[in-house]
Amino acid sequence: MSYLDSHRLVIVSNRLPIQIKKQNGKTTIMRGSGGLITALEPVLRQQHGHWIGWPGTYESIDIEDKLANVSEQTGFTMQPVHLTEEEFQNFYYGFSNEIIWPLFHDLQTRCNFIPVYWKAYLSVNEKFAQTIIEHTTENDFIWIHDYHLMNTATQLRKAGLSNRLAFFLHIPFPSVDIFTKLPWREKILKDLLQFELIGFQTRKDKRNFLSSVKALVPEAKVIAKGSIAKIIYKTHEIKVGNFPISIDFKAFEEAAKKSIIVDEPWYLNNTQIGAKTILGLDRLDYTKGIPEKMKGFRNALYRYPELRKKISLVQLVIPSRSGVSEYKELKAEIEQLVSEINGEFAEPEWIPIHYHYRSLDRNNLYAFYRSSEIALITPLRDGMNLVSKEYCACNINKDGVLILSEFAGAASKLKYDALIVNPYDIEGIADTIYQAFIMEQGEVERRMKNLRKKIRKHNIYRWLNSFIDASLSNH
Ligand code: ADQ
Repeated sequence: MSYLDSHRLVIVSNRLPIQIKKQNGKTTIMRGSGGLITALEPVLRQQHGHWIGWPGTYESIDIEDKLANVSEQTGFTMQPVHLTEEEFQNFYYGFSNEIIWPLFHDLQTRCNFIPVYWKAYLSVNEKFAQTIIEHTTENDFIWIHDYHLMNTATQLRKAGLSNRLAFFLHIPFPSVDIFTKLPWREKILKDLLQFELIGFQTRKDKRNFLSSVKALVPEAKVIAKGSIAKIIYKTHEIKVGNFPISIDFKAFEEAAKKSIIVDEPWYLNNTQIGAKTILGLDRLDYTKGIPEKMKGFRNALYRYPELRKKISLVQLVIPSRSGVSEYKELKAEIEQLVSEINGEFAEPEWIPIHYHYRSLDRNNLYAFYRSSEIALITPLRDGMNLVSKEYCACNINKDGVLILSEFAGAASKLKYDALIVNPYDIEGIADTIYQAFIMEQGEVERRMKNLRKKIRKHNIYRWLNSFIDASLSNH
């Protein structure tokens, strides 16, 4: 019998895994998007757990009832944390996304270290803590996720909660030199040290965190032996590990096999006869390296003219944080590049870049994954990057090549069989596109087989179990 058979799993994250849409006075609840949801939804469904988070609306009327109604479909229950618009602005857009997000992705020049944001971060974390206290029992395994909620354990302990508390960071943890720029650096570290287990995506993230603790919290004792490190802070013991997140491999593979996907009358097959497809799929974000990828693609068309009419980039961009001006500027930059490249190279029967800016239907997503000959994934920095794993899981014919940035967490395990690129190296991206294009079928198949084997084995359920085991063990 596993621990979770007798303990309810409670996930806490900034957002519940839903989107609330209002049309003609009617409210509908839809699935949310993003890596955290893709990874955690199957886990919580399997465990019939509970999810606490902001529901995506400032209106609190009836939301509890509406969420209770969708619980039957989701397989888990949900508890909203109500926030005002001002709180959300300063906590989410402010502290989380104008400070922590760029800093932790090594892009410190994009940070706005505004003190009001910090105050909002603390008060919203307190609100989350309050909701957790009201809606959990001592038998629950409470697992808090991501950079929005690093202060919650401090608040929970202050309120006297004694449950075991675990935390997982989905984004990278920066090197000590970068982390030290944060005006609230010691405070954040000490907040994290209130958890019993802290999980990171990669060994490098874990190492960076331990170095920051050593440098900034000298009273903490760091014992970095074995796969799980230990920190003694005051009378408290904290375990620190790396747990590379993954996907429900089988679910993606099965979805890609469905006849609706095979039969999808996909427009590219009709319009692009004979041309190979390079797939790019990213949330709109400056960390994802979308302009760099397009410049690499343009460079490939310049330097390898034999690729013209033989290859097209299908770039799908999922809208994200659309209220923020930086993201609007990024969108404009991408669209400018699409139009320049298409203007320069397009011919009557061939368009170099097919660009979509919208949230994609799941069946369409599987069809793109399954039928694209190359996936081009070039984040400047990424905690893991699930798109790279989903592409391989859906590539059931083993005829696809994965090109992956060396700065994605996923590269640490997939680097042996993916083609690895430095996203800042435009000519390097171009050369790698060419290498993928001319790769012998036997090599394509061998590499994809290995990638699929690795992801099948290191799937999301293994990730869950290794995290829970680490939390319970007495290393
Ligand atoms: P993200 O930055 O969101 O995740 P990523 O891991 O690539 O990045 O996940 C994107 C997810 O969105 C994929 O699972 C994809 O299937 C999903 N998606 C795409 N289009 C969709 C649509 N139309 N509707 C719904 N979902 C859609 C963050 C970190 C990553 C880390 C993950 C998980 O930034 O580095 O891998 O969390 O820890």
